[in-house]
Amino acid sequence: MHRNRCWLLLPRRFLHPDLVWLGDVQPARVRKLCFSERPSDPNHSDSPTAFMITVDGQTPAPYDPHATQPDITVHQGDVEDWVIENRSRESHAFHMHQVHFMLTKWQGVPVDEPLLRDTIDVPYWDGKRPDYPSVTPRMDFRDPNEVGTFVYHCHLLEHKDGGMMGTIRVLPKGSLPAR
Ligand SMILES: [Cu+2]
Repeated sequence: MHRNRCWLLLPRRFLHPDLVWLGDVQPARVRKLCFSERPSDPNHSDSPTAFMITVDGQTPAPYDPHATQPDITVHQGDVEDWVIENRSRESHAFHMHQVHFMLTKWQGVPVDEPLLRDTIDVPYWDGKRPDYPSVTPRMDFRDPNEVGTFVYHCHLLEHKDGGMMGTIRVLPKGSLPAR
């Protein structure tokens, strides 16, 4: 079901011993993110492809290296479920820096994996089915050393370089509300 590449798979025993196993934590919130693609010039279908990963509700756009605000803000100490959809006709691989996650659902079906990941494949959309292919990782922001701004992106370098990347800021616990 999931191909193992050179990315990180951590057995459950590597989770910090003071932390409750992610599968037993109630997430603070659920977010949806979407992979999508379009011609970079809307008037020319043969123009280079723009690759995008977007928080649902925001306007899809390739990564802007000059953006001053992160795409997502969370608090250290929280755990969140992210539903990641693929609305494009090719596969992508969601990859997160710094933070590890546990896969809780594959295509909406619960899974019980005793390990942590930093990357997960998201199958392509066939252009027909009414719902988009999706995965649901449970993101772990509890590590007190993981405060700061990090990136997430498609693990396929051509896609990442084409704009399929976003930023997340992990704020110290108790600071202003996340959005
Ligand atoms: Cu990709």
